[in-house]
Amino acid sequence: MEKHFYITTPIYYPSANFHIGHCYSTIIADSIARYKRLDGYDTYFLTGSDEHGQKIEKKSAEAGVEPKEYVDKIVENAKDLWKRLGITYDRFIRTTDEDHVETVQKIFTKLYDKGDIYKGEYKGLYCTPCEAFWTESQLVDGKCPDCGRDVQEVSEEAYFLKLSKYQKQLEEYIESHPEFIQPETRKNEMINNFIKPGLEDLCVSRTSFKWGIPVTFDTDHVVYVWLDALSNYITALGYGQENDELFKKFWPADVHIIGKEIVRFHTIIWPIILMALDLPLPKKVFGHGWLIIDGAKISKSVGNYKDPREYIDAYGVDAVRYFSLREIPFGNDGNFSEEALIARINSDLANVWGNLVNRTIGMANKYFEGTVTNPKSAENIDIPFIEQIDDLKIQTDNKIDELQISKVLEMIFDVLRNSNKYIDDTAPWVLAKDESKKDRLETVLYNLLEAIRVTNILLKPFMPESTTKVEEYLNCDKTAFEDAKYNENLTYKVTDSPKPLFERIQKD
Ligand code: ME8
Repeated sequence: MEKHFYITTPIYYPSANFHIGHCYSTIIADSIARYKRLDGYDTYFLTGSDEHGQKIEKKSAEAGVEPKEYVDKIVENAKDLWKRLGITYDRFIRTTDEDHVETVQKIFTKLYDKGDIYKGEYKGLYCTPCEAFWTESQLVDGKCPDCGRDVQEVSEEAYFLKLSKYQKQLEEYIESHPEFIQPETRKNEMINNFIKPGLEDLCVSRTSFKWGIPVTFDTDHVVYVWLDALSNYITALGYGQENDELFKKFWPADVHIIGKEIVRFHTIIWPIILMALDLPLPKKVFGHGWLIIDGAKISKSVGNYKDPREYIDAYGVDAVRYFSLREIPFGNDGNFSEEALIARINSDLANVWGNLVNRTIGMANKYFEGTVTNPKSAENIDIPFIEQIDDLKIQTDNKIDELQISKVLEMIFDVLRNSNKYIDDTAPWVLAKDESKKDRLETVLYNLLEAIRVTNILLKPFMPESTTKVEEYLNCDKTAFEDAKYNENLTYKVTDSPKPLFERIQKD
């Protein structure tokens, strides 16, 4: 049976100022998508941009251009950044894409015909930067609870989605599917803070601006940007279109990767839209934490950011990927600073991984002219070491399914650390002095090469560039995911001129 996997990132608001925090959802999703692809799953990875709404209309007017022209430029910039980061998406959906616009219009009409969308009047508060409606009681010190900025009173004729009708069904679904909202703490927050107090029907159209998808049967209205944006996860697959093969194959999504501040939209509004459409819900929604600087989320408004390309230029793409994935434990926030990035590069990438590769290949060249086989001169110390190599993939598979990416890297680096310790414990330079220990010396080097080969296979999804280099250095054709276990019968002919994988960085 063919195995399928469908993973998505949020679609980003077009911004000229993408920062390293923005890259986080996309680097995680890309790494999981690469992992699943290499593990034999037919994988679909979706990302894109969320281009409608009042905020973009305002900004483009300030820039003196049409909104579409304004977003076109920014999208090119985003695509360039994703390319630099090695993001392997299958589709970059834009909410201005024709097929998306058409399907959102169909969805709106379908829900209206069904009676789940009805016309009324909206009076309330709106935060334009977040494109979010709020009630008085949800405000914090009279400001938007998400971004802390002022909200505006709006009063206009509008269409509403009957969230209240689905409240019970949603609550039951969340209770009976404990894996649906990850991590657990966010699930409790949604139930206790939002669902239990009672869901109010959601305003899903606006008339006070034009930059949005027009409601086909009432063209003064444009579709509320979150209804438009959330639908991307199914419109991208051809839902409601003549050719809906991808939709049939990949829906429901295996996981939506999103930041914690938009869990509410993905676990209340989105499931209810799907229930109203009689579609199955995504299997998981993972609300990850933020990269923060001095206690504040890295953000455009706070101004505490640099273009991520500056870090890629200075330290390499894999260091940026590794740092983002390793530094934020499952669901928590992680601190970002250039010092922390450098510390990770030095402590893990250069000292542990780079050092191991360098020492092992150096010794293979020095003692065996680069050709190493396995004379099987085993000793007790080899047993736990080989077992750890052999078990690694089962463990990383489990942790990937739990979305514990930082843990996956920690486990792989444990093997790399142990390999360095194995060198110190077996002291190959001492064995080399004794001709009768030649087989033992070769076995030790063989085991080390196996540790490097297996960890390298499993590191591929996270650090595609450096693992390609190591693969070339090892020059061994067992590089597929299914080969990620100890093999006692290989021959290594390693390179005689490895360059350091990562340079140690000295910075004042
Ligand atoms: O929310 N650390 O778009 P967006 C970690 N268009 N993640 C961060 C971050 C940080 N410092 N700053 C931002 C939107 N993010 C909507 C999504 S989906 C149907 C529509 C993450 O451009 C943030 O948590 O404001 C979110 O997941 C993503 O960047 C896009 O944010």
